[in-house]
Amino acid sequence: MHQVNNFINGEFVEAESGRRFDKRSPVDNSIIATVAEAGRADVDRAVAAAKAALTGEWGQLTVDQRVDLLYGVADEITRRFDDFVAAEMADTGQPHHVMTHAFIPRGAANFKVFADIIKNVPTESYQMATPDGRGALNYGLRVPKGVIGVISPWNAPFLLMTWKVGPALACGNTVVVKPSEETPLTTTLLGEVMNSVGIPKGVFNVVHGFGPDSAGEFLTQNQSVDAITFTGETRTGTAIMKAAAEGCRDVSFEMGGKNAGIVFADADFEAAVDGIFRSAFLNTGQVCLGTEKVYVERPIFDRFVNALKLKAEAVKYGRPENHESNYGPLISREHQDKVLSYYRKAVEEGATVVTGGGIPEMAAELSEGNWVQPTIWTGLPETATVVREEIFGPCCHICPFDSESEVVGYANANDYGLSTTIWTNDLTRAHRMAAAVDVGVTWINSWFLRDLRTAFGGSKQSGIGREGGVHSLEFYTEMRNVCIKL
Ligand code: NAD
Ligand code: 6OD
Repeated sequence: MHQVNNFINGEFVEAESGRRFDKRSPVDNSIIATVAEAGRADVDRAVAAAKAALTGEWGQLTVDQRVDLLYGVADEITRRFDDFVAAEMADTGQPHHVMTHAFIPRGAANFKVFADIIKNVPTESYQMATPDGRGALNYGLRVPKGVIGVISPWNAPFLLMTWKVGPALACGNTVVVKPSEETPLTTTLLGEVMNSVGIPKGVFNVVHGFGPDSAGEFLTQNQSVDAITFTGETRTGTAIMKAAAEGCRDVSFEMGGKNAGIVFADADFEAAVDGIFRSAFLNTGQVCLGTEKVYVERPIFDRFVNALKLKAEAVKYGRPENHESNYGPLISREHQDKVLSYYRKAVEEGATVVTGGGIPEMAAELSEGNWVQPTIWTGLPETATVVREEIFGPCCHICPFDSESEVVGYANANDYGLSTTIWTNDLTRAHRMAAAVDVGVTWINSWFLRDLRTAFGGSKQSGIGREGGVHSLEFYTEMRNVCIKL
């Protein structure tokens, strides 16, 4: 059993109150860790440590020295790869190959890429004429924003947390991270990495706990936190934005989605089936970029639904350490209940259940886990609850369409605007569709293919701001202008 503590000023510490909470395995709901629950005093100490570190040794480093340290962090994550894989599998119950091929390598990449960017980014400069003929020179000076509060979710915990911490540290800030209460392990392990590579004390801090009236809210309320970067549900973002309004502090939000997958009849059929299968069911559907509403051009509709059904029915449930397994449980009993309530709602509203719709038969040792079947529906109107609301589970509704304008209307009829995946061999149409669908990220003939230099984020209620590449610098630094009269 793991004893997980907060990480404050370079030390693993209990909560001042001594309070702890249990972390359960998604696979069988056994208790796998007890976690120190940070109270307001613990959060305030973490923020004070982060504030002090800004002007300590960390603040005196040259960019090259900072970059070397961040490369060290990436290398140490890679050296301790198996530890991170084991911790993330324990927290999420997701398959080994998802960890080894996607989520854990991205943790190291998130440090390397932003170290490279900060080392190579140019600053703007403008020369101007002045009446005396001698002119003036303006140049930009990027400085760290200060203490960054990082609040992260449970669905890809290490990837999503380091996606914020990497650029924040590359830009010279310090951080206090509040990981999800469901997934405390890999963020805590990163504290060990920070110490072993010599990141100065106080630069990286971790406080564990919940959201409202707990560590998450306390962090957002601390006025020494200069900016807050958050990934999670839109309604949580609303609460955090209210807290950030006190002191007019900056926010960067990556939030919910109800993303459309669109398949045209001219697409490479097998590639489209594989692509939509991944986008609907990877990580048991717990991916913000996932597609819970799929539109397939009518001539290939029946064939497509059948092909997706066959793949969904072939998933292999099991423990993550079992390399044969390619499909895990949902994160918690609470989330299982939520997803199953949507499964019932779909039926109440008249869906045809193509496959799934309930809990699979599991071996006795796994029967207490948060398992649900991958589920496909057809036959619902666009107004149906499961076609409108984000479920964040392994399910999708598939609807036929006849024209581009019709499917663009379906894709956009939503308060969210995170991503879309479009499958077609007509690149002119792909380009037209990419411009018409109102989302932050469009994939053509692919899904979740990430180049970390590109802008990432959502429109409408899916996000505020963009991160990725130089866009991250806009949030994690203050750009000053210096004007020198010559
Ligand atoms: P959540 O909003 O419930 O929790 C996210 C984090 O916020 C957790 O650490 C939680 O403890 C904290 N929190 C909750 N209430 C808070 C409050 N009032 N003040 C401060 N902190 C608070 O989200 P979740 O259930 O962990 O994650 C699933 C959601 O995240 C889905 O909606 C999904 O779409 C979204 N998500 C979006 C992206 C993206 O890139 N757009 C990526 C991953 C997940
Ligand atoms: O790839 C990323 O940078 C990113 N933020 C992915 C989000 C995944 C959502 O579940």
